[in-house]
Amino acid sequence: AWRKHQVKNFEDQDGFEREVVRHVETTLARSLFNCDEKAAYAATSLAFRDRLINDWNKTQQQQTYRDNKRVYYLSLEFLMGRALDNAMLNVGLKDTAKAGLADLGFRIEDIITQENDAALGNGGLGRLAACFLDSLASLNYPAWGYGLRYRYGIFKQEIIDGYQVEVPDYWLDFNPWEFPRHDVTVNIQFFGNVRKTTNDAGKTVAVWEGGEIVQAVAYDVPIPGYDTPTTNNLRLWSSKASGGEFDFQKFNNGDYESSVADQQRAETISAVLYPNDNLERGKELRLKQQYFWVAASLHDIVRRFKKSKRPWSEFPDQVAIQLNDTHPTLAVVELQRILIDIEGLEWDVAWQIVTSTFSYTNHTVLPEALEKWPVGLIQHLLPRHLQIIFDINLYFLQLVEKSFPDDRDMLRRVSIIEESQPKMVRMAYLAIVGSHKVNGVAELHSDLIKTTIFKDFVQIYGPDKFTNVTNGITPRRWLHQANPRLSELIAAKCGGKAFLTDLTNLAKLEQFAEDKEFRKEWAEIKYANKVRLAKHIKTTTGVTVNPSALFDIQVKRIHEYKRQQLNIFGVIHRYLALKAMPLEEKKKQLPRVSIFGGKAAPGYWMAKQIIHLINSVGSVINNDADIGDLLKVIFLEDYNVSKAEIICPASDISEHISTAGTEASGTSNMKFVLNGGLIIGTCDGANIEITREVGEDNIFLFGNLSEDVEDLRHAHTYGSHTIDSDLEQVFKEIEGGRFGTPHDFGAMIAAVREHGDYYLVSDDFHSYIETQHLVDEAYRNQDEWVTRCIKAVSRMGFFSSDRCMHEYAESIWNVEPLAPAPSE
Ligand code: 26W
Repeated sequence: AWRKHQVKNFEDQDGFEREVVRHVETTLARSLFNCDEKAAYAATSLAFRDRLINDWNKTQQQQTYRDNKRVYYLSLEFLMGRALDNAMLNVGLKDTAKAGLADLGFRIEDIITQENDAALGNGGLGRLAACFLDSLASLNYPAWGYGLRYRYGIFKQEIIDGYQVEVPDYWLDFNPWEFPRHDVTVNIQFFGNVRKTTNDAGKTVAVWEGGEIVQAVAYDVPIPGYDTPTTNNLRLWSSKASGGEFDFQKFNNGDYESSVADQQRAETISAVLYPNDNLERGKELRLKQQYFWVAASLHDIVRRFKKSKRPWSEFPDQVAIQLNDTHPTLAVVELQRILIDIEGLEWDVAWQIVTSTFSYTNHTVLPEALEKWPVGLIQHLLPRHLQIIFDINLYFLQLVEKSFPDDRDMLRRVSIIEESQPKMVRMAYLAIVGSHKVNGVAELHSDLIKTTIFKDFVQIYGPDKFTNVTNGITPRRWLHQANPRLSELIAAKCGGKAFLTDLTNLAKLEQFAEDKEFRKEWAEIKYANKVRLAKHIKTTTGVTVNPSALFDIQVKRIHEYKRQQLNIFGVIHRYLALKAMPLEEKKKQLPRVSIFGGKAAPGYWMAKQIIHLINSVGSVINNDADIGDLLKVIFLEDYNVSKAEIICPASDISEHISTAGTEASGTSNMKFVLNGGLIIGTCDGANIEITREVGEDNIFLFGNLSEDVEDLRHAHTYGSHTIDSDLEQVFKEIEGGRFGTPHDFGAMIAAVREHGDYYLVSDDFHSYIETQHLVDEAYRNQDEWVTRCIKAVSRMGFFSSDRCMHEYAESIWNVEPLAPAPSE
């Protein structure tokens, strides 16, 4: 029999309070009389952390003892959000803590919100990694995450005079969820040169020597499973100078300053998360980050494997390594280097091990996001790795040449080395060649990579190397934690909390979709969630919004391909229509609140212009007395995981309106539907599968299809390009200065009118506006609307990240769950 999380430190309210008081008085050295909310947060977290430690140790011991195959998830981003609420719910003691905190004079919500978000990611890719960790632990898979311990996470966004301003996110001032492992360190080498020499056996071997050493120090974060004692590990590496605190040689020589400078230079490696999303910039420090993290992680994995004294041939039976996008691709090269240069294996034997170990997930088809590194930069930073990359490429091209002897251009196209000026290493190609499986993240996306960017590789390796695993989200955080009342209502109708561990149980809801009483309770919860968001809007923006209005939400990174500009042009169109209406007709209109949120990469000028336009439009419309509650436009500052937990439960409609073929999957689409909101979206990414599951009646699709995008773009460039007349009207108003200095928005308009409208804003505008009218009409019939929402939720079982992890485990990793040790 499996135990629940082990009860050692406390098991009831009294025990919890005792632990909190003990931490306040001893760990924090404060008296209960000056225990503020920050201190109460600290003490509560420490109490729960202590509780997790037993399970964590047990899990690790059990995994070591059983020595089954493990999964290592390498991701440069883990967008974890807050840990305390999640820990309380997964351990199953939130109610106990709530009562205990109340007894000590605190409201649990005030304590939970003291925590800084762990925002070690940009967006979709990083949050997916966090959902996967939650699912892996909850399903008892032996799995570790490996990442970087950034001192600064994604920047905080402030909106000043309608413009985005970036503020550093110093989140580590107090972090009870990490355990520094000063004894777990790895020395990482950079620069230097390679010498060929002959070893005792007369074999030529490469020796990488010289250069500089930076030390990687492990910080471990416990990942508690839901309703199981399994507690996995997330290991984040922090960089420091290898000489320890100071280089004492220099110090003693009186060179104090340069000793400190060395220290700081080393620490720079893990200092800051790169804030680009879907844009590759080729910065040397980023490559250093990648190698630092990959080398430390592989060293750790190899060290663990070697303890088992198994032959190298068994490495792929013990280890599966998932590359989260191409960011960790150097791991392929590093493992090959370890095996041939350090362990002395033959190239072919080593390469067989490498390719059986790795698999690669692609998350984007945008050409500007595909990683390429200049050959010269790799040569300088990692001279031995460049040689190995050339050899990998040589053997690969020989194989291609054998199968396609007449196709010279094929060799040029698939070469890992792009013969450009300067020469570049194509990381995606290296990842494919070094892996046994490559997957996309939604059906359309997985088809697209096979027919476009990786087409030649399907020819070379056959179609079976390529597969699809449609993304998912953890229902623990994104339903149970974010929307406790809805979770409770579902539990009451679906046979208890089973849906939280098997989301297909939601199907049982469907029978209540027309139930009057149930609909009423459902609608009340949605309303309460909108009230909660309305309060947040009031305190953060000062704008009063009516919770009875239709809440239309688009929150995600700001990017032209995600088309926030289409949304805001649509809002302007609505505003102009309202302004032109006679009073009688205006009175009949449905009030709507258009809510935006999301960060722009600091160097992405056009994305920043979009933010500025949204804010400018908001300040005009929100202050227009003719309009009142009929239309409000809100930009929510600093969208992040903890804000998403308030936002996702509060939508009536959310927007997922990328140009068809550009959004690999999307995951917030799933979060919004799971919380009882409908979607307006394009036929893109996971929207397509969401439609298949929930049914066409329960989603609002519009716009051109991905197979037509290329022709439309061609026509824009070579044919005559006429802009939609309603959109022209919108442009004219912007240019007339209705929303502030028109000059500011000239480039956004020119992108559509003059520069080929690459993202098809004009092509999709009419269809978008019409579909928004359909939304209005549908919303008027509240009973039917709520029925649609209930049906949609009941059909969302497929989109659990638990299902994803089972699919990866079976079709890519070949790993099995490990039952936790029986309780004593
Ligand atoms: C090198 C710069 C860079 C940084 C991040 C390039 C690419 C990325 C990520 C791959 C971008 C990203 O987050 N992609 C998103 O991944 C999600 C999880 O699979 C998908 O749901 C989103 O559609 C996809 O945009």
